[in-house]
Amino acid sequence: MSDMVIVSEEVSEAISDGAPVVALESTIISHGMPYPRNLETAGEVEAEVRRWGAIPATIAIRDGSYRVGLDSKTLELLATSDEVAKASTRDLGGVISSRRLAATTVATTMIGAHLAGVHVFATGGTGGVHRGGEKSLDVSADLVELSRTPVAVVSAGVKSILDIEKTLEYLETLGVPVYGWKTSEFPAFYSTHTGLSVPLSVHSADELARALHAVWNLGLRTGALVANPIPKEAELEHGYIESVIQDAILDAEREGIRGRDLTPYLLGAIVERTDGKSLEANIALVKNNARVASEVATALAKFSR
Ligand code: PSU
Ligand code: MN
Repeated sequence: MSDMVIVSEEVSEAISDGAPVVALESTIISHGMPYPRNLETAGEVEAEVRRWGAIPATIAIRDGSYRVGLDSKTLELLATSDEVAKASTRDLGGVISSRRLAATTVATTMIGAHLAGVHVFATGGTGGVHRGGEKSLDVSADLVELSRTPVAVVSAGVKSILDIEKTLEYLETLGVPVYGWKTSEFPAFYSTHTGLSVPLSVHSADELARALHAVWNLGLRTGALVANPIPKEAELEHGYIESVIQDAILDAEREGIRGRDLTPYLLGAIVERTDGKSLEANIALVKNNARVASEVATALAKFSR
């Protein structure tokens, strides 16, 4: 396995010392944000993880291997090249055997983290059941991976480009625990409000670490979704962002955008239609997730000793 998963020296030392490590994804860099904010954000999020006492491990696929912990050259390539593949679970065979540079989604970042021995992962939002998913069957592989890879994913909920209620139903079906971080309401990425309640709220990193540990001690390989609301001061008004999202979805339908291209298309259209306001909100919430993930990784590390 060693040549399939190359872990940077810093990350590998932290893992063998039992120090807290936080995995970070790369699809958000290559396909989720425009240059140069994507590259700046990648650096700022890593710095935020360090500030809270953990080691960042950004994950991608390069030259036929998973890379866990990226150098600045690879980060820059991921941020600037338009030849970066978006690799979800079903794409792994192809991108590894063809040695393509590929950004990892939440699903494949979870796999890379787990292979390296990292248990906590911070992102912006995860994939889910798309609106109309009951007909199109467009359901992100992120949800399936959450059910079979033991990594806790800290996100700001899911955007309402998805059907949030169906996403929660599907997670329940798959047996994926959803924890509200200091909230009883499941958040909607750009705003804290959905009116949907979380199955369980947790109020401290220790409490969450105990719950994660309990499931993994039973021998289950289930991951977890930790829903951390966007900070109040960065939140966008619910009605405003909702109408932007609906327009973006109509554009996608008109242009016939489907499948793996749909999420990146919608993310780009929303940034454009909000004059970058959604981008700033996105950056604020990712950093906030990096902080919570660092706290959780620290609590888990204490717990495992
Ligand atoms: N949602 C966001 N920002 C993102 C993504 C989702 O708010 O950057 C990315 C993540 O990498 C996620 C992927 O894993 O999109 C989901 O894509 P799909 O819906 O094609 O599974
Ligand atoms: Mn899809």
